Amino acid sequence: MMENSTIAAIATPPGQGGIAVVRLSGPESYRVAEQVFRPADSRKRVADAKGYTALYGQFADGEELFDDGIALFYRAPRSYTGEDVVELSCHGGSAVARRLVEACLAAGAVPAGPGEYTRRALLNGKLSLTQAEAVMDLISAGGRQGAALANAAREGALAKKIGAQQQVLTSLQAHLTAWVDFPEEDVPALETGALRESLTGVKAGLEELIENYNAAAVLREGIDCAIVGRPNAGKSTLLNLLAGFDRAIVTPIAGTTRDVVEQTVQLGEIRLNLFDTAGLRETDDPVEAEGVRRSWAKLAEAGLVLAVFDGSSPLAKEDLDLARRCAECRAIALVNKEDLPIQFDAEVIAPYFAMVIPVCCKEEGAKKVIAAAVARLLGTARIDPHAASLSGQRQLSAALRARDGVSGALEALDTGFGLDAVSVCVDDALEALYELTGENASEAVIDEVFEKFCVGK
Ligand SMILES: Nc1nc2c(ncn2[C@@H]2O[C@H](COP(=O)(O)OP(=O)(O)OP(=O)(O)O)[C@@H](O)[C@H]2O)c(=O)[nH]1
Ligand SMILES: [Mg+2]
Repeated sequence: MMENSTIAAIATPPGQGGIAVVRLSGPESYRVAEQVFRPADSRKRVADAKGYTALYGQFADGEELFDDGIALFYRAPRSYTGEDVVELSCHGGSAVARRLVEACLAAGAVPAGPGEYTRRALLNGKLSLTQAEAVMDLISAGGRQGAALANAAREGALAKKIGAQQQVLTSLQAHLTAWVDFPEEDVPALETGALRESLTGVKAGLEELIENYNAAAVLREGIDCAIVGRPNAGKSTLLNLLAGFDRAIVTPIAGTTRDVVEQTVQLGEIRLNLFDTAGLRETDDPVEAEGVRRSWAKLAEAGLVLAVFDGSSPLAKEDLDLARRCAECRAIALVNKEDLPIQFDAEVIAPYFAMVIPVCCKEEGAKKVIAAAVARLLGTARIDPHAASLSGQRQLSAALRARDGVSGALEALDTGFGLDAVSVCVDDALEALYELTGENASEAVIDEVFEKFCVGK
């Protein structure tokens, strides 16, 4: 039923801008456009407009002409959704675009749901489910590499990689089935060595995707990063260095920062949501104590911790407490105030951290050193932005199930369980891969994917 309606929505973001685009998709797109758009050249008719052509004209709400702009025509199936599509570009600003949508609705269109254009593209076979998810990632990407990753997925890098694995498993499965089900037919037995080799290859490919999942997610979505340490260690100085301006108050007085100070920064390819916190120490001051409680809470929540130590003073009990807590986190120790005589024994805290780096947060050069360390720890440096990557929990869990299926098949092979046991595991793996690409995704799964989309996409 849904496919029979003609939908309308504003495709551009809200706010002021040069141009806003209202998009129509569905069998009545041309008829609706005809009512809201009058070509400037009176000899031209909307109904006759060929695909991939444009007309200049005026937008009408009933008899009243309220703006002028361009209508761009696409004929089914050669459009984003695979349906007849008309894109109406009016002047930017919500009032005009909203009025144009209202005129379209009055002419018989219905409001588009979140992601409905992309959903129609999926239903009409223009996109795979992973490509549809990539559209969402591309729209929300902040950094260049995150966008490149999403674009690779949109162009089918993941679909291609998974497709190759499906092909290997399907041909294995065909052979296994023939051998198991028709023993009397003289099917040549599968050579165990070759079988193991194929399965191992598929497993390695899946494991690479799974291993890079977190790093790819960081590139696409960014990460929460807590800056923690003793009072006066230089946490707020670090925040200001990374932000590129004086975001937080810095003074030589211990206990300057009381509340959590938030700032999003772009550090190389990674978007960091930074949280500068109150210095960790025992205190009788109830305000400061609440600040310290929040510091510990931020440390526990963050995906990345930058623990700052004052290199110019000896190691204190609080430093050791902090280091121990960091052992359970993805954390980098920054031994600050490198420009002063060093009093701090970094060896003591080193076992609790992935990296210990001496820095001077007052110097611009520290930013580059920290950026490189963060990229190395999060694994983003080794990601090829043009290669296939998994995006979102849905894809990850399908890939994990596929990997487990292939592992099970290898185990069955090694423990001499027989080829029918191998065949069952390969079946599981294949099913998971089909779910990943969306070839047998249920309506509920598709609904969940499109829930996150914005209207107009
Ligand atoms: N010499 C030197 N001084 C620094 C460096 N980094 C910070 N400082 C100084 O150390 C003092 C404390 O810096 P802050 O950034 O306010 O320290 P903090 O960790 O935020 O302190 P609280 O907010 O009190 O927890 C200030 O006087 C800074 O100028 C550094 O690399 N070298
Ligand atoms: Mg501070």
